[in-house]
Amino acid sequence: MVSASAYKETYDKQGYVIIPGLIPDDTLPELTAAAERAVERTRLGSWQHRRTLGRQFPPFDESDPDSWGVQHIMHPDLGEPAFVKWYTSDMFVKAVLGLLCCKEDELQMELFNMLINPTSHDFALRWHRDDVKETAGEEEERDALSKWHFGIQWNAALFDDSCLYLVPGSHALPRTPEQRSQSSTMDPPTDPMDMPGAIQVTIKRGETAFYNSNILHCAAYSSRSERATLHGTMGCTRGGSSRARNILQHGLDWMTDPRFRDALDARGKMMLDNVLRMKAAAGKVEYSLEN
Ligand SMILES: O=C(O)CCC(=O)C(=O)O
Ligand SMILES: [Fe+2]
Repeated sequence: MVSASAYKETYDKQGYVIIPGLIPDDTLPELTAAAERAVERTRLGSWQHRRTLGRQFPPFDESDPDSWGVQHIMHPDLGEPAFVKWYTSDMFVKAVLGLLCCKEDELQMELFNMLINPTSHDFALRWHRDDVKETAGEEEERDALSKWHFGIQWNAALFDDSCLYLVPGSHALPRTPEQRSQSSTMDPPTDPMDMPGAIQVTIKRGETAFYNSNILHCAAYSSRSERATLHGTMGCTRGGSSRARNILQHGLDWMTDPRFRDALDARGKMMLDNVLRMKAAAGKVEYSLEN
């Protein structure tokens, strides 16, 4: 068995690490069933918090009926408590705390969405860092990356998933001129493997890929291959407002609904209170990236 410190070492060095077994065997069917119901509602139009096909980043709109993501899967209106139960579970939170170097009472609830395959046609995201604009110069990039230690993102696959590409180590380094030239337009690549240093990440059902969301990454979505991947983030309150733009741009007003808080356990309530404090302190929210 790989030790927690070995996972942390890989995560720090490569900017990502894949950990098996964080969705217990008896939880996998329950999460998959909840995911299938949420996907169906999204495709039928009865769940409107979604990532619209054709739009890479927030804000998402109604410009296409097809979707590549289900947003806010812990929302009480979705009525799927399995998602929040797993998000706040002992085993999963322990793994996050180990990678994030955060104390439990500093843990901040953030995003929990699901990434799904589109059905009408294939789609792709351009090479990007989630919270650094493609126009950032070398110094600006270095500065942004050096401050991005207070949160973690993950893809937990409910079906085998090979959609994500990334450049290992690029969470800590500004882009080379060639990497910059391949990540400076709004267009997704014709072949993600053309990016110097790129790898394709394969996440098996039940595995979780944790990554620094400012690692250089992109994704390609096939309409023919089923995807339902839990896509979330958690933060550490020591980051202050550093994550506010990246997180709040997705629209977290629904988290103030008392029905949501009332259904959480003590840890969940503490995590929620932490993010609501950040939200209350944040002014007007901007978007991290251009569509
Ligand atoms: O589809 C993925 O795995 C990556 C999604 C992504 O990069 C994003 O939402 O910014
Ligand atoms: Fe991204």
